[in-house]
Amino acid sequence: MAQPRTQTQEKSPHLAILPSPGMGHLIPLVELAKRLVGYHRFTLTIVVPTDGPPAKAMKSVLEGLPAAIDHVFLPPVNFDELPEDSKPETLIAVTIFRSLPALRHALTSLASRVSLVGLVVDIFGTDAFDVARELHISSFVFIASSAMSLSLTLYLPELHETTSCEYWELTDPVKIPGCLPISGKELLDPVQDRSNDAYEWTLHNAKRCRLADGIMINSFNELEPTAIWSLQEKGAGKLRVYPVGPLVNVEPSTKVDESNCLTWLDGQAHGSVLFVSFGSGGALSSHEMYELALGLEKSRQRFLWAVRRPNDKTANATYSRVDNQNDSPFDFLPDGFLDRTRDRGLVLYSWVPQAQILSHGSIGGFLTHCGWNSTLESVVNGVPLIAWPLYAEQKMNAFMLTEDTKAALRPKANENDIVEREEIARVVKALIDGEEGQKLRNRMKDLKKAALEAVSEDGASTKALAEVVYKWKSLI
Ligand code: UPG
Repeated sequence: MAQPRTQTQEKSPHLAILPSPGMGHLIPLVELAKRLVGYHRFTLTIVVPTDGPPAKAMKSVLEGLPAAIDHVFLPPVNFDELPEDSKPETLIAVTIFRSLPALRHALTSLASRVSLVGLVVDIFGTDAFDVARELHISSFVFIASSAMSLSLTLYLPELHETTSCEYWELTDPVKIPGCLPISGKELLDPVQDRSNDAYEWTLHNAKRCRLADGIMINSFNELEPTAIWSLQEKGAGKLRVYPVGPLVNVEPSTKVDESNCLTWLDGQAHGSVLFVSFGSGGALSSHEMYELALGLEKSRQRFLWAVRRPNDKTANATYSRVDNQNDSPFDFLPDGFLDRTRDRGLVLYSWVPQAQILSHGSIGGFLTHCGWNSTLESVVNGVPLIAWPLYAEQKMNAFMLTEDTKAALRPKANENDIVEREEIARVVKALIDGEEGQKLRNRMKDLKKAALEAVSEDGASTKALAEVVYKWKSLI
């Protein structure tokens, strides 16, 4: 729990941050918190809703934060009565909704001790605006994904009203303002079945998003120029949109690299290794896993693979239980694969220091599920991508990175939606060792430069964040 503050601390503006469950939401909000504490002298409390004991990776992130960033876990909510096949978006939204009484209690207590000026939530947390209003503090949304994703969020209520079929059935591409027209099949997962609760929750949060005092996005002008321009000029109406990104972890890790993967990378040639990871919760099917392993082998390129047990039912199998892989590792890989690739591949079955891996000079490419944090971590390190989207808004990110940004290759799946080993080997070789890869690398180098400029002292994203800070400080 937050301790009583000293007199000097009491004068600092204090913010509460409400991350929805999942490392992909916590990590960028923690990066935002670090900037606010470091440059802007805020104090902060991260109020964490839970549905069970917090994952080890989550505790490790929260416990390593500077003293000015406190955290408190809300009591776990129970949703045993929900259908077993409830989508993650439903579970996340219900967790937030059922945590509102505990959030109200935590914020009321906080407001009696510190100068609480605002609440920051992510896209799943808009129900918490009511609590903020009761306490007369401001509410901001932090979009942990792309500007394209925010554009769809703001456009969804209109799309909902004007479309009667499922979006995947549309023959014409969907025209999200400021974005390249995209097939309805590539829109985010929870909108693919309009009769599912996950759709209702997504629409609910999309509508309530407009009640915020402002929206920050973890993106920057050069990465998504037209989407950001459109959001700022007209897409959001009176609502101000602040591109404050890329907010990613760039500090060298102080933790021991238990997996020794950084040492292994030290021994590899510059730009020679493909990093393979599907984020905190992504899982391939057994068939996909098999083809990927054999494709990596066939490519004869070096690789570092943070592997997760396959799951034949869902692509987000470990989403809220990222470190509970207690079973016996590697029995799901093709027979003899580890032995045959030992001289050029390292396979790990644990949480890996991804931000440090991507900043290592030996990394030449990243095969990713296109989670937005992974994407930004790759951009700030100038690492080109192979896009292998699995769930959530990842197909939209993959589409944007391939067709618009031109920083990624996307392997083609066969008629059964499986990417075969030959295709995997082809794109891996093309990325690490081919002309196509070199073009993407050059593009990523430009984006890296623009990203570093955006968050430099005079950069556009730094200034956008300063504007938000100014609003908060004027509320003391
Ligand atoms: N990470 C590690 N080690 C691991 C695995 C992941 O450090 O072994 C970190 C990684 O560096 C990144 C984060 O975990 O910072 C993962 O974030 P992201 O790449 O965004 O993936 P998800 O965890 O899948 O993120 C969820 C959604 C994704 C969305 C994102 C932000 O799945 O689609 O873009 O949240 O909203």
